[in-house]
Amino acid sequence: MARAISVVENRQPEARELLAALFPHAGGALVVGVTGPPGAGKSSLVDRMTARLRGSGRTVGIVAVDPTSPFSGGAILGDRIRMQSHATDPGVFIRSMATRGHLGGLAATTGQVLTVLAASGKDVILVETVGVGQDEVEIVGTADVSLVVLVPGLGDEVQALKAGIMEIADVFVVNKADREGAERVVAEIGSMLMMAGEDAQVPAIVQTVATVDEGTEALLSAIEEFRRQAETSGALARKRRAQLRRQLEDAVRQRVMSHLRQRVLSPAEAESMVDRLAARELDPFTAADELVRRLGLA
Ligand SMILES: Nc1nc2c(ncn2[C@@H]2O[C@H](COP(=O)(O)OP(=O)(O)OP(=O)(O)O)[C@@H](O)[C@H]2O)c(=O)[nH]1
Ligand SMILES: [Mg+2]
Repeated sequence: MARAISVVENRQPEARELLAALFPHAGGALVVGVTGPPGAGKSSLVDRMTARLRGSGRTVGIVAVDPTSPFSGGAILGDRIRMQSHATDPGVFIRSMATRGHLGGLAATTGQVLTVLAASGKDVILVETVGVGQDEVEIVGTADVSLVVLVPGLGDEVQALKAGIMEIADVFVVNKADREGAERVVAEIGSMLMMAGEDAQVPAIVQTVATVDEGTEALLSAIEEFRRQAETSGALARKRRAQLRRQLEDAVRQRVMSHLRQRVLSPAEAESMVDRLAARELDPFTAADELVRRLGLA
């Protein structure tokens, strides 16, 4: 498993064949995205949920995406330590993915790693990511169910509401409910949801204390209830179709770009083209037209 994921992550040549072989077997897992501000308790919650899922006989894959800079590698270590209790359980597979500043294409690679995990037969895959930027939103957007974890007392609840991650929440988790102000965060989310209108499925709000395993069962029930409703309404199928459409477009983009680089546009020519763009002698749209023509596509 670890080697297969490395092949995919490093975009090795055999990745394509591997993914093609695994794809037919990758449709069975429930992918749960877990996002929220740094230190909200995402890893602790993942750990608690994993324990319960294992208790009910379900196998679990865990992907922790760390979007931090190369200078703060602490989060990965933290994730590993907090999830150590599952490290020797063959029913759990844990993988950390560091973006190390290379955000571009992260979502695509994460999707491929999910394919490997799902094909291995994991029932549930938990994807943890810090909700700070567009890439993270995109990753969580590829999940079947997205949890947004908030905590009282940070004073950034409202900021998070604005950051765009609120729209992707299927279930809100107010963790660290042992701290003062949890009720207020719940109320804030509630009033925000009232403004959002009633056309979509209304997200549940669950309070948890991950450190003492409080609310974990309620959280898993909320996830299950969302899945059940989304399955009935067809929303889950639509979500998965949108995700497959994006995967297809990513794959086409990659193939066309690699074809372009290998057959049509040498690095030297690409550079001189960029020179002309910089000098404003050429525009990117006309240049793209020309390259598409040379690829034989127009
Ligand atoms: N009081 C309290 N502390 C908690 C709770 N859940 C987690 N913590 C603590 O909060 C700290 C951060 O927890 P993590 O689970 O590492 O949080 P995280 O969101 O995964 O952090 P990053 O991955 O670094 O963004 C740890 O010291 C936890 O013990 C909770 O419910 N109550
Ligand atoms: Mg974490």
